[in-house]
This record gives sequence, structure tokens and C-alpha cells, in this order.
Amino acid sequence: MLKTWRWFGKKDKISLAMLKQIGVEGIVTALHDVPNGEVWQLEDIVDMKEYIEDAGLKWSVVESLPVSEAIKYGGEACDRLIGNYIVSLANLGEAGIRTVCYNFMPVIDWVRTDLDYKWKDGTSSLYFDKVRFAYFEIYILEREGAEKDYSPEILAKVEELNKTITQAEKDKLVDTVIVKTQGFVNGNITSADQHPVTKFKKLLALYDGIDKDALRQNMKYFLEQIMPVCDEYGINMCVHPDDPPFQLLGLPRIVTNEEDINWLLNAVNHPCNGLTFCAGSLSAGLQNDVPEMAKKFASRTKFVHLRSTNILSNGDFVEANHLEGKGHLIDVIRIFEKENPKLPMRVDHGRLMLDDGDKGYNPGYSFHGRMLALGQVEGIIATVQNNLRQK
Ligand code: DNO
Repeated sequence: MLKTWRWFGKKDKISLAMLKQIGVEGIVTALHDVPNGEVWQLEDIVDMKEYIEDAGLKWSVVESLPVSEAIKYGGEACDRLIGNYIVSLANLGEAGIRTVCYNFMPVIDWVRTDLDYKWKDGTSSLYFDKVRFAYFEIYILEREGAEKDYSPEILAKVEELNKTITQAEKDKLVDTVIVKTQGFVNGNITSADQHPVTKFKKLLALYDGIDKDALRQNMKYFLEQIMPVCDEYGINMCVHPDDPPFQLLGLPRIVTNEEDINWLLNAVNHPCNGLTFCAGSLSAGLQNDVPEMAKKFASRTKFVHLRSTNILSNGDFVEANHLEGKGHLIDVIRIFEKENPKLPMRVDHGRLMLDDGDKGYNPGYSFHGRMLALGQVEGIIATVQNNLRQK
């Protein structure tokens, strides 16, 4: 597989020269400064592409060209925004960039409750605490009907937590769930002059009446509109699975399991309608057998995220070492190496370790942690390739 790395643009403290030294071959990035919904201009794309090429690397994948909320909930601005999306795709195609990762998660992208969960060895990683998330929904967002989504055991623990939780812990939860993750990805929460919770509630309300079927129809419509331009330029659209792959906040989530992925690949059965196989996101769903899914969807996979999680008995999940956990990366790599050894892959999320905190850390995207993971993954790839040669 092609070794790529998610790089956050010219302001990223992890420079392209550093990436070159650690054996990265391709860059995964986006025009992070362009506001959500606006056209990516050809000259800006070319400027970024040349900057990357001047460092001896290649812009392999766009992650992400964000799908605006109005496209997802089918708002008034939907067709205008799809129009902008099509122009951005054409401009990417003109510049020769042919793999685009996106997601179709309403309101939130990935979500965790703790971005700095401490391990005994002194490193830390991302963590999802089910009880704390339920607390956030019930007591902080005060979402109507949220209790119905949780078991009596979880609700009892939420009541316990409510007796002891401090204001600082509550603030941290808001900052983690809303500002650092969703805000970081979409840039539309942190700049708010309102309290993040107020803004967040407004975003949630946009989805009133949008159930799973309605969201699916909106996704199908979006894909149908963009397929012609993808076809013209040979652009692979790669949807990222929902992270985590289960329902949250009363919002529909439609890229969570095998049935969902089958649905979306068949709803618009075009070779440019593909998948980002994120082993980590899928691994956090009890329903998912990740290697089985890799086998099933290998031919429609155009980009791979290598990461793994462990689901704990209390329903929490924690990001695991890249050699362990439910992502089963050794099996997954074996499948993709066999099917398509040229597939771009990036190690996804790494632990925070050594002096990573000094590098303008984006949650999950540490330097040393990801470098360690890249080394582990390279070892797996080399072994798998060697085994395949001997067969
Ligand atoms: C989290 C990432 C996601 C991903 C988007 C793709 O670390 O995997 O934010 O980039 O969902 O659209």
C-alpha cells in the first residue's frame, strides 16, 4: 500500500521535510482555510499541490472535501451547495487529484469524551466513555428523549455521576465533545459568539424529522448529482464510516455496518462511488467483523485508514495499539495487499507521547505516536508482502 500521512497544511508544525525523513510517500490534506461550502479554486489547489511536490511528495488524497449540513438535511441551500461541490471536484480533477474522502455524518464528525486518556506507560490516547456521553446528552444538552436511548444500567450510572461531577469536568466534556472534535473538523462551532451548547442545539434541530431513510435519500441524491463530474475526471469518492459506528444524539447515522455500506454502494452503483475503509471506526461497533468487511468491500475501497480500538465490557471504547484490538490490522492489510497493493493508506490516530504536545497537537494526530504506528504498520506490510511472494 502507498504510505500516506494526514498533514494539516502549511501551518502544520509537522513539516513535509520531517515526513520525507520518515518514509512517507503521499500526503493527505485539504484546503483547510476555505470555509465549508465554498468552492475550492483551481489556483489554490495547484498552489497546495506544488508546495507538496516541491518537498518531493505527492498530494495523494483529499481529506476531506466537506459535505455541508444543508446537503445532508436537504435544506434550501442544498442544490447551490452541491453545485459548489461539483465545481470543487472539477477543479481537483483539473489539477490531477483523484481520490476524495468525505463523510455523511450529521452535525458531528468523530466524537470522543476524552482526548487525553492516560495509559500506565505515560502515553495517552482518545477514549469514548458511554456514561459520560449519556450525561452530556441528558444533563448538558438536555435533549428530549435522550434517556430512551440508554439502558437502565447506564442511566443508573449517569445518576451516580451527576452527584459527583464538577463544573470543570462538565466544561471539559463540552470542550471535548463539541469544540475540539466537531469544531475542529468543521470550523463552525468555535467561532460562534454564542455558547457552544446553544449553537450545537441549533445544529441538532436542523435534523428534526430527518430519519435514517430521509438521510439515505439525501445521500443518494448527492451522489447522483456528483457522479458525472467524478466520471469525467476519474475521481474516486470515498465515504468515511461514521465514527463511532452507532446512533448518537438522536441523529440518524447511515455508514455504520455492512448493511449500510452495501446500501450506499448499490444505491449509486458507479465505480467512482467508493469507500474509505477506516478499520478503526468500524472496529468500535460490536456488530462489525472488520476483516470480513475488508474482504467484502475491497474492490470498492479506494483509501484505507489503519487504526484499531478495543471495546470494553462497560460499553466504552479506547483506541488500541495498531498491533492489537478489534481492527485486526494484520488481517486487514493482508486483504488489501492482495487485492490492490497500490491503495493509499494512512495510519490513523496515534498515541500522544514523548514531546508530541509541543507540536501544535490536533487530537489523534500526534507526530511520534503516528510515527511509531507507521513503523508497526510498515513491518506488517513487509511481512505480508514477503508471505505473498512465497506463495
Ligand atoms: C478523524 C477522521 C475524520 C475523517 C472525516 C472524513 O480522525 O478520521 O475526521 O477525516 O470523517 O470526512
